Amino acid sequence: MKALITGFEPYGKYVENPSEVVARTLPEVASRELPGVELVTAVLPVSFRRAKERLLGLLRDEKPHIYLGIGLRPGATHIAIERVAINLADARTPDNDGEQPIDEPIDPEGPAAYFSTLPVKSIVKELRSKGIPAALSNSAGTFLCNYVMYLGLNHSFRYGYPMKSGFIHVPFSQQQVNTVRSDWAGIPPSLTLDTMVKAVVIALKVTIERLSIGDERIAL
Ligand code: PCA
Repeated sequence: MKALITGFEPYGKYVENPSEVVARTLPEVASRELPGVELVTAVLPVSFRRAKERLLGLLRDEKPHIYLGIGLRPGATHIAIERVAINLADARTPDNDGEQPIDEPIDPEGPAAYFSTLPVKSIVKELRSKGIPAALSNSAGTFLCNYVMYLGLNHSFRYGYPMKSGFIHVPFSQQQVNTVRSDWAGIPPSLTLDTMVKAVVIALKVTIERLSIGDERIAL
């Protein structure tokens, strides 16, 4: 069983991206917590052009069974398990290369949207049962996070790769939260990096357990 996990580099006014730290920390924790899982991690550039190149290259070369993207959602209060990726790049701010697509389809021939193929509700339920604040989210936005989620799902649906794929948004980390205080009226919500890593490990565990079960009708 092979899983690809990506985080993102810092972008815009955020000098640190907790998703990058999570991607870098995960292999050590996963070697203990997820025995038998071959983990590939990468930190994607916050660039529409380069993130696509890098991600599609990784998906082609590594052929993972699971692809889980992680990104920062500034101001989030919890771990957000994304349910939908839409075929739209509409950037409110330029990416790290200065590119700012407006109203552009990600794949002009692709469907309007994909649902995550991860067991999203089971993941939320399990995270909550472990005391981690988590909720389903029905929009990953229209910037890089939605973009890589769509690209991952498009890769498996359009090109037939048998891969489960989805995305998780994390809030600011407690470790960085004082550096972003000035943007908010008070101190913005945050979680510790440890909690985020734990959440990703749980998401992977639940996905692996559910791969052969496929029971997703859970009321939250
Ligand atoms: N968050 C942004 C892009 C990179 C990141 O970590 C987003 O939510 O699209």
